Amino acid sequence: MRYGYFDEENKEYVITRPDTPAPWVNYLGSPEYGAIVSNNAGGYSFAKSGANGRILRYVFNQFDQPGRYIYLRDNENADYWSASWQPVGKDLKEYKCECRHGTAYTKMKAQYSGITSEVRYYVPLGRSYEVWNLSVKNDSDRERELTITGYAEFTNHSNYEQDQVNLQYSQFITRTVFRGDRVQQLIHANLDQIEEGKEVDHKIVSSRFFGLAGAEVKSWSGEKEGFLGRYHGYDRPTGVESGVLENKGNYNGNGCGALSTVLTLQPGEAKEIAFVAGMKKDAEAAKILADYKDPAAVCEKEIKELICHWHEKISHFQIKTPSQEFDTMINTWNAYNCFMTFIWSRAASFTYCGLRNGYGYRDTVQDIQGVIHLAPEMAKEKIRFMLSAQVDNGGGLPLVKFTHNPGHEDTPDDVSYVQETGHPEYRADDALWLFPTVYKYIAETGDLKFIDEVIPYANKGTATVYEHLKQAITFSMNHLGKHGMPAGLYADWNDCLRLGKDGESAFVAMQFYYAMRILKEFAQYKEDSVYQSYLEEKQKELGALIQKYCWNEDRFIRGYTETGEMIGRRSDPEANMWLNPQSWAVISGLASKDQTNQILDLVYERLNTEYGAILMDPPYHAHAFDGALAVIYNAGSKENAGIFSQSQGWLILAEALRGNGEKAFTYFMENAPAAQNDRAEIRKLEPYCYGQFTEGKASPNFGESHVHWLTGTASTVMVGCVEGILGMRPDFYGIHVSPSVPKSWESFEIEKDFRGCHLQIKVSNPGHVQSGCRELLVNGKKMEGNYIPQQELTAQTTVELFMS
Ligand code: IFM
Repeated sequence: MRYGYFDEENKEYVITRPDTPAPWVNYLGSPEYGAIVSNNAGGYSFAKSGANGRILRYVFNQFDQPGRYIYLRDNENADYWSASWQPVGKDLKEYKCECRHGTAYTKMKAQYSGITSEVRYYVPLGRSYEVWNLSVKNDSDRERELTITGYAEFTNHSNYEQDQVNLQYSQFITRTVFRGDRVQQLIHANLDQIEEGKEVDHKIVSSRFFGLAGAEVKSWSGEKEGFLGRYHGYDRPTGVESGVLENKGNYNGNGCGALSTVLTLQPGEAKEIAFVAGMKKDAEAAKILADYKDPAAVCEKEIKELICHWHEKISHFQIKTPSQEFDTMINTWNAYNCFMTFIWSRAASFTYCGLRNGYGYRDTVQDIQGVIHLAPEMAKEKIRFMLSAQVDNGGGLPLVKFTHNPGHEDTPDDVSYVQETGHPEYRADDALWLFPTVYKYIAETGDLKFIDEVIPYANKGTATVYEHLKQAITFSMNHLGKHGMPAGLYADWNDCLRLGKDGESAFVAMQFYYAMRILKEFAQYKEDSVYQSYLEEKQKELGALIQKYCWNEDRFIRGYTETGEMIGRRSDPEANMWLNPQSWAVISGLASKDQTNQILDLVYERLNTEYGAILMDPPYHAHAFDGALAVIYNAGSKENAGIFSQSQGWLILAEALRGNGEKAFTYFMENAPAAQNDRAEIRKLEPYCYGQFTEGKASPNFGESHVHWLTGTASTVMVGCVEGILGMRPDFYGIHVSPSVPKSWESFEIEKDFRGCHLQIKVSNPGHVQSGCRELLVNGKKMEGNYIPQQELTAQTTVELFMS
């Protein structure tokens, strides 16, 4: 079943059926002012912090309520509806609507009873408040009088937990007052007499507002109960039913902002107003509202600015292939998803409630990879930041606080860090993600100078980027298990695998092998031949150990437990086949050609499903070892044999590296949101963004996906597609063009900005092969193999690749 379609031209997803199987949401704003809105206007907002700056309330895991509601009431017959289908929920036979999620704005159009409304929700670029811009048009042939009411439900405390659970406190600190064009909410209002800069028990007055511009407020309410009425829901607030709000603020209880205005519209006439909300003091709120006196002019301009901003960002890599699903994901939605993940980490979604107070090391270093080809400068900033969160022993801080202060942080070796973050130990893999990420940034930009940039460590001291990477190698060298392979420590990529100091992770061993391969290139550039030889030797030793201890008949195992037991053996009753060690054996360059063919074929046979390959099989149930924490999850879910979508990205890359374009693309399609648009009722999540996992075949809900938007899947699949399927593989001195595509693709095009030049790449595949290069021409000149050295690039570079 489909609920909407992709509008390629406007880069919007258009929801035409509002009764979606889950709230389908969009991100508005920036870390200064974050706002999330669903297709039925549900959602919340916060200033700076989802945990401590909460402004609009949302009840998670419920009915997608409350939200940014605008009610329209026909004063002739007292009938009313909402500008979004919910909360009033009129009969869809009479109520026609469409929601367009775009890049950082959402529009909702509704037609009911001869009235067309369109509300546009957005956070203006660089501003820290939100705008709900409403236009209303009279499509009937008689004059109409409408009462329009905007409703914003404030939290009673900026701290999410205090608002939700500490009601004996948070209900008695809030007051709302009316200021002519707005409701102003004061938290800790009674502290208004204390001196500026002083606090009482760490508390000060703070202020939010919900205002109206472009029309006069006729009545208002500042208390939720007064607006809704006892035993009334958001679908039939008393204030809307009656047509007049109570003109009363709240003192204790639950605050809100509700504002009504009356619009009289002649046949064919349209009017525009704007509701504005934010965390601002009185005077600033008044000033902001004054700026929106003429909403029609201001809002249009601001939305255009947002569109330009985001469309420019994603314009740096655009493709035209025979697959519409692939194009829409790579050109728009996966790209936008990568930016949102890059910006929001795992902080705030409809699954993450906003309480996370920091960045996960591996998550963030992985997220960076998804935007390198689009915004390398943004990536560089974050890489610096993440290197500054590496401890001087080479390990990554498992959690990098949002207040991170490089050079002054405590570490998992300090009780204080453990107490504050709840992260008791280092993870085996965190710092190893730096290798592909730093490499990709330098290769994309040719910014070789970055290798020598000095960056602080998290706790003390400084080092160049090169030394930071060497120190990450030292960390793994200092944490080896019984066979001499990297120990699993508190976790590796898989949060549910606790292999400890003595157990070993095959996945990390492969990452380590790959890291050494990458660092050899840095050492060569630095002419650090002693270190290069050291890496050469150590990598060879590690490769031999992995082959000796981790190869089991026809597959790579997952590792060893603390007691030396193998995990992932062919004969094991559960979890005898794991996905990641197979794909990573290929990505790392460790697997021989024969092994590559054998393990990838086995993955397809044993793990693949119509929604992607499952993480391992069979799920843990009765035979989990002590560190196999995945057993806590229902079979077929999350790490317990779910289809972990991030791993699908590595599988796409591995298949592309072996030159099997058919398989690489098959794996892309199986889990691609856009490819499931026509059966969205099964996937349930938005068809335009990735989720963390899809329930595997061991689940009765096979195919249902979860944990939308903020997931490492976004960047990993992006890399799998750009580097793998499309074959864009830059190195320090140029770029390899090495696509792996389905045989049926006769030709395709890529437009890529690269090192200040614009590459127009045309790939022809008349012989219908899956990979390989017969000839590569750059500005008409034949290259050697499939490589374009930097010096061949011109401002407008034409690239023609003939695959066969
Ligand atoms: O790798 C982790 C990630 O850091 C958080 N979500 C789950 C992944 C797999 O366990």
